[in-house]
Amino acid sequence: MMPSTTEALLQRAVAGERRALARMITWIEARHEEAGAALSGATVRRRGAPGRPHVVGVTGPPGAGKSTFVDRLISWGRAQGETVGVLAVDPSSPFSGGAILGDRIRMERHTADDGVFIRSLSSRGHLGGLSSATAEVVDLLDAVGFDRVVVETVGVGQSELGVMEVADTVVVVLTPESGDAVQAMKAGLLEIGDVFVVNKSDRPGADRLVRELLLSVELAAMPWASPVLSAVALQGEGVEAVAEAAAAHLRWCRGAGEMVWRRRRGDAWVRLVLDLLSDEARQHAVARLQASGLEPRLRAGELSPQDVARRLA
Ligand SMILES: Nc1nc2c(ncn2[C@@H]2O[C@H](COP(=O)(O)OP(=O)(O)O)[C@@H](O)[C@H]2O)c(=O)[nH]1
Ligand SMILES: [Mg+2]
Repeated sequence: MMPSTTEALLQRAVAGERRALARMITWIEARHEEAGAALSGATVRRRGAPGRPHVVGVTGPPGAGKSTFVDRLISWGRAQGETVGVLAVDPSSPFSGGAILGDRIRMERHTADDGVFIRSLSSRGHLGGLSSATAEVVDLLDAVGFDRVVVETVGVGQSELGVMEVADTVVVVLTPESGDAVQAMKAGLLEIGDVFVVNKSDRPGADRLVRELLLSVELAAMPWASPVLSAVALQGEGVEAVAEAAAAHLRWCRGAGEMVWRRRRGDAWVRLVLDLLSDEARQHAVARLQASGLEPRLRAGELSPQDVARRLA
């Protein structure tokens, strides 16, 4: 049997053709069913064990310096001889407007490097779809063979943080400006951080935030005590220590923390299946509503939403 166009495209992407990779991501982003189907046949190394590639999630409030930090992390990885794929995920929420442009500018110096692939991913405000699209693109970057995959997303709420489920190691970037540990806790950032970075340590209040975070990590008494490090990403200070802490976390995932890692990965897969199914159900629902011709009567107030839903169920 001839491979489908999508499968042929995937094969070219896996063979190292960057244009095919970019195209394939566009199809995943647009939720083409065929892209998902082709991907399910690809060799995804991380389905077996953590670390190939090491998927590092970077999250935190807008303006914390995530992209500046990721730019430095790319340089660090390249110096180790790694190839690096970067995915900047924009939830398109009112909080992150224009984030992607900033991401692009901060990482621009790597665009001519063949060992680096940078891509942004957005969706029309559909967050469930965005988590599943992110997971699929990470699988794709894995199949293409990148040694490290970095996923940056703004962490402003629970739904955005769902994107981070794909990561082996989550790096939470905070700043003295973004407030105290209580603020980070409210945003759900404390629960998900495997490594905490107090960036902009050139600004006042950094030491205090480090102490607060250390205290909260101690109180949480989790099996992995997340290190708290300070950095000045703009100057590249502290970036190596963070990269090493992320590597230490990965070693832990491969050893004593394997059960924790497996549970997290299992949760992410279950969630991905539910996301894919609800995406599909929603598409069917939209099609059914359109085909029914009931929408004008709904809009005119002749039928209640409950009525319409019942008729279409
Ligand atoms: N003072 C200071 N500014 C920084 C540092 N790191 C990043 N910035 C600045 O913070 C702003 C936001 O950075 P960006 O990386 O786009 O943040 P993101 O929204 O979290 O991705 C930019 O103007 C950076 O130059 C730092 O360590 N110190
Ligand atoms: Mg950014």
